[in-house]
Amino acid sequence: QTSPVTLNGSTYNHTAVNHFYEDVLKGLTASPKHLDSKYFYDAIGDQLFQDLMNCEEYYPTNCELEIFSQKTEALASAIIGDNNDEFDLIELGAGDAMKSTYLLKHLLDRGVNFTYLPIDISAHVIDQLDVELTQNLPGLKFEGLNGEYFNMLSKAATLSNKRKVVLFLGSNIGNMPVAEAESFCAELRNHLSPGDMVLIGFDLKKNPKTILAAYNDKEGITKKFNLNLLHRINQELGADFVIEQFDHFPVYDPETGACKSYLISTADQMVHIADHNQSIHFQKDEYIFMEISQKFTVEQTRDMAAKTGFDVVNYLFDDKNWFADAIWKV
Ligand code: AVI
Repeated sequence: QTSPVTLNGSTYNHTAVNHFYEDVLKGLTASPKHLDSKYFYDAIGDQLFQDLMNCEEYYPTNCELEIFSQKTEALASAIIGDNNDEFDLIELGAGDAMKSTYLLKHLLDRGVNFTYLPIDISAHVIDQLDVELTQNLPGLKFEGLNGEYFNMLSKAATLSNKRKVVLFLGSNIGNMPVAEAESFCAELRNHLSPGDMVLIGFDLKKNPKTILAAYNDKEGITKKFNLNLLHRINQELGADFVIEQFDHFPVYDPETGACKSYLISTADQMVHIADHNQSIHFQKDEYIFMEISQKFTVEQTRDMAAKTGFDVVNYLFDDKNWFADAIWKV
């Protein structure tokens, strides 16, 4: 999920070029202080996210995996056109494509004519997929696209004029504030044409304790995942964050569906960013806003579709109804 990038590989870099230092400085000199969660995903962050996905409390990955592995036929039927037309299956932030591989295999077994075009900001991820998928899925037509989402979507449009089906899985959309998620969908819509589809994974509102536990696991992996960004700033920008003097504080608001993570400064302290000759003051108990993981009602996601120019085709859920894969059409 490169700088941001791969999680299970999935990718969390929905924005443009990374200006790591500029973004860090801007965030830490703002009031209130904030950092961008897209920077969580360096090599250590990728590994921590892998660990998170395997931990007991973090449910979203398993829920969506259940949909892709158990409801593959329904997923496939929703995206296959009425006239069995050939299409391009594009995945934003493909990562290791673990979930989508179920769909790819099913489509191939069904003799469906399609090309898989994973987009990822990490060239390594694309190369890896090329090797693995062409080996494990004989007959798969594969065109890897290394770059940013919307640049690569534009490129995909120049490669073929076939119908497009765009996957955006893993509730990555939840890592944007709702207004930003809406502009993301609107921009996605602008890159598509009538008949094209998107399949978006949304984590749903559920028992607040279940949600909070997923972002406050007992082993402390989420804590490490957040603190790793301070490590990264130390490593890459020559800063001197004393990591032990920051505490992880996740909150979930059942009213808004916003799950937010903060790091709290446990001391009055100065942090220096040596490479750029900058000093930043933290008051005791001052917070840094780190990440939003928005949870939705199905109704909210339907409104989002309508507002951003999509028609709802179908929704698929895991058995607990904790997660939804929405299939929308232009
Ligand atoms: C990648 N993204 C959907 C994860 C989430 O659930 O918001 C990132 C994450 N943050 C803490 N745990 C997992």
